[in-house]
Amino acid sequence: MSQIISVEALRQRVEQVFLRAGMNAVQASPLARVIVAAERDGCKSHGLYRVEGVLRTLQAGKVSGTAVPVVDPAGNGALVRVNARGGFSNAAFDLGLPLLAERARDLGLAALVINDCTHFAALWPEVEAVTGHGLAALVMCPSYATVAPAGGSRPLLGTNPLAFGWPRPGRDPYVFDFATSVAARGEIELHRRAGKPLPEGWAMDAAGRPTTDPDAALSGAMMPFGGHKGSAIGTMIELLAGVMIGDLTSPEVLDFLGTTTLAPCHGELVLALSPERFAAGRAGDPFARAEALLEAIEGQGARLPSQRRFAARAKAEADGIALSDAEVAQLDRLLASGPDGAR
Ligand code: NDP
Ligand code: PYC
Repeated sequence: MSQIISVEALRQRVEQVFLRAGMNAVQASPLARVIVAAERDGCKSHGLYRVEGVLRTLQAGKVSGTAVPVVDPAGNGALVRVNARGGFSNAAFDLGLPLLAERARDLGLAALVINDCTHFAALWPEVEAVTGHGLAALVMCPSYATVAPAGGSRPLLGTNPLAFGWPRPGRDPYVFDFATSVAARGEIELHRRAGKPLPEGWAMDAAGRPTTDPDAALSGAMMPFGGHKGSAIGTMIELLAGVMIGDLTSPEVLDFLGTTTLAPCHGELVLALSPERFAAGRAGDPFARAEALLEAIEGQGARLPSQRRFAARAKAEADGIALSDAEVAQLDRLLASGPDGAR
């Protein structure tokens, strides 16, 4: 059984759950938008099931639902710094984006540093927001220690997502966005809930043995994607979006939270680059040259990353989103109970 609901109606319903839980509109509105965007685009690992995690984290007092982010005056030049003041990253990103875009257009390159935020969402909504300004984007953040470095056997790195976007005038941008672990941790949780074994090669149990049991994986360690390559990229993210920006690394986040059942708090790094400024004075229009490359990829029958997602979006915008009875019941329950009812 399922219920069909429009994207906008679902966004309003999720926002109501957050407002009812005591969050202010500054926090509730962007948070509802990104969670419903994930559900709309068929990214279940960061969709509706995260609503309960938000309420759990509020209930545990590990995030502020009423924070109002501020632009930190210490940021200047190419560096825009926003302090989320213990709230969710999404409101802080919305505050910093116009400044980031303005500086990237002026200087060719600018960075938005978000400090003291809780971040559990997919990164592509932020990447798409930057490409919407005609800029390329590179976004990254740590999470909490759940991934063993290549050659190791204990959780240390986070699932540390990395996302990139390139603006394509008149078309959807080129976007990739992935965990630097074999899969997002949210996928393991979804396998656990569905009672399904994991694919081989995703995780080790607490004794460091390969496992396909989601429970054993959740109390063991996940594997980096691509062996030493994913391990190195995950480490780079700890360094750039943790150490360098003066915020928590994934092991420090886990020490602070003491659990992976709450949403992680740390920082985030968003780089915006102007293709026109970088290519100025050189032969060829960067956007036209990019099209030639992307069309050649598709010309071989390969699909571009995010094509599945954009197709899912178009379908959801036209036909609505199908929610299972369990998903409807969960939203109803959380709307009635507020954070006290979060499991
Ligand atoms: P996936 O492996 O599902 O997808 C990764 C990317 O690869 C997507 O852009 C996807 O596009 C693309 N892709 C997948 N298959 C193909 C293919 N055959 N050809 C070309 N491109 C392809 O992502 P993950 O499970 O690693 O991550 C899911 C989400 O989890 C991300 O949005 C990430 O930001 C989020 N996350 C957030 C964390 C946090 O701390 N905030 C931590 C970890 C993950 P498409 O979507 O169109 O399939
Ligand atoms: O899915 O790996 C994940 C994740 C960690 C924090 C938020 N999402």
